[in-house]
Amino acid sequence: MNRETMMERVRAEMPEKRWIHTLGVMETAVQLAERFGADAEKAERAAILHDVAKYWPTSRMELIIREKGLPGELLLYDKELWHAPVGAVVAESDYGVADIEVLDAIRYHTSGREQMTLLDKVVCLADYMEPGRAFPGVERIRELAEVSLDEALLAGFDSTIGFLLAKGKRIFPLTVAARNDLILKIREAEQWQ
Ligand code: DGI
Ligand code: FE
Ligand code: FE
Repeated sequence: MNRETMMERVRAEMPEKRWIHTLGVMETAVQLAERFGADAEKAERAAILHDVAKYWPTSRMELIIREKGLPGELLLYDKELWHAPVGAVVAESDYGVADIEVLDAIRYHTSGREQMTLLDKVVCLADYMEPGRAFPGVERIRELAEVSLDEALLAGFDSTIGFLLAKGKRIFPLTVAARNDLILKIREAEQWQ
């Protein structure tokens, strides 16, 4: 599917404010891809589709989780997590995306995962820091992103985990794994300096 058709179809799936967020994630993902050496076209494609299922009714997402063999564990955690793996299924089936790197960047854009790929990181970080985002700490994430993809993303996960802790919510294991892994990678990189 060409870029324009894809954009029009995704736009129709969401309110205008979420579409504006999507445009911000596209722009930021391309910038970050160029800065850190990821594939900018793949980053943009993943960004277009990353929140495609965000406004689907939970019953529709739950059906996809059950029928497409997505991890059933998701159903025991915050529903906010569901649109990412569901979005990857929709990107493949309804938008003809076959590239596993793009699909995984969509799938893990909320939770993160251990051993995140460069593309996973770029899309996840772009989602945190696109120009429309305004939450405590976002400026620091943008500053860190000038120099370190891993440090900026770690600050993003720290912010989300802090938010979840403050609300007394459960934390999805992949988010903890993603954060632990980033800390290890950052420490290893420091040892070589
Ligand atoms: O879809 P967006 O709003 O653009 O951003 P997102 O896909 O990163 O969704 C973030 C929401 O998911 C945020 O409000 C926190 C919520 N959430 C709930 N449980 C978890 C979680 N996020 C992560 N990373 N890990 C969780 O366990
Ligand atoms: Fe999202
Ligand atoms: Fe998003």
